[in-house]
Amino acid sequence: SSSKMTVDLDSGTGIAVIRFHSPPVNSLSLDFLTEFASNMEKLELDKGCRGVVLTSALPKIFSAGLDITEMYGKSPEHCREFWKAVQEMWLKLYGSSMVTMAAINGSSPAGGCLMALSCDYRIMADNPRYSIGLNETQLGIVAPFWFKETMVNTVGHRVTELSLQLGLMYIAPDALKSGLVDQLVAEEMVVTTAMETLAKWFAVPDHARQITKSMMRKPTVDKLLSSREVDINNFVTFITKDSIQKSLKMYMESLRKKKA
Ligand code: CO8
Repeated sequence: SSSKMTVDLDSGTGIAVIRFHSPPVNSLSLDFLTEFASNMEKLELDKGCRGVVLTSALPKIFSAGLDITEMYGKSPEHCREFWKAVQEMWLKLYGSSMVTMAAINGSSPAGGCLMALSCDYRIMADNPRYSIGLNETQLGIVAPFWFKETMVNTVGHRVTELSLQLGLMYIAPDALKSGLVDQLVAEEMVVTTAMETLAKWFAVPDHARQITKSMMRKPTVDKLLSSREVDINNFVTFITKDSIQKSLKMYMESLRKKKA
């Protein structure tokens, strides 16, 4: 399968920019997730890379989240493999010792929001047509504990509870107010602002920042590491239920109808 993203590492600045390019909506397919984890692993091992910017090469969309077609009508074995790749993506990103910035230049529902929340800092295009949030309940599915904790660790318990129960999507100005993103800038400035912000983060001694980051995030990471199999089993049992498959089907049809 062809590449779903480009990686540009500038050895002068120590910044890598990963640009998602998986039309039409940068959905997180098994191929996408595998390629992403592999890129993160390479950059993590590269002494010349200190920071990563995640952004989209497609107009209007950062990422549509998990690829629903990987969860609909698939065998339990496929669902296992897919979920393991989702876990791997998150472990590599949330646990990265590099400084990570989400340059959110489009909508970012569900798994797309998780990716952004897993970075150290979020800069979003100041465009009220773009929204971000963990909307899982709207699809009749449930965000797992590590999605939930990633959000709690960013915006606190109350905002997370409201957002998750209602499956709220926040338009850019509201995402800023709720703390889901840290900064709004003009669309064409999103990536350059992320790079400028990285330069500021680089001024902090790496070892001190890395230990601090780990102190903040390790409890959540360790919780998944010690329960990966249980988490996979939970996902497979849940997603392969007839009622859940029916919900996913209805949701996919509603996406199509919206267009017709
Ligand atoms: N997966 C697969 N295909 C998708 C997805 C997706 N997540 N999102 C959109 N598509 C498809 C559409 O069906 C459409 O296909 P087609 O052209 O064949 O009809 C095509 O991509 C283009 O979509 P739109 O016409 O809707 O494009 P727009 O530019 O109008 O809108 C959006 C883009 C805003 C991204 C919109 O497509 C959207 O809202 N998509 C749904 C996003 C979503 O709800 N994702 C949730 C996925 S679930 C998840 O990430 C976490 C699950 C946690 C696990 C739960 C444990 C049980």
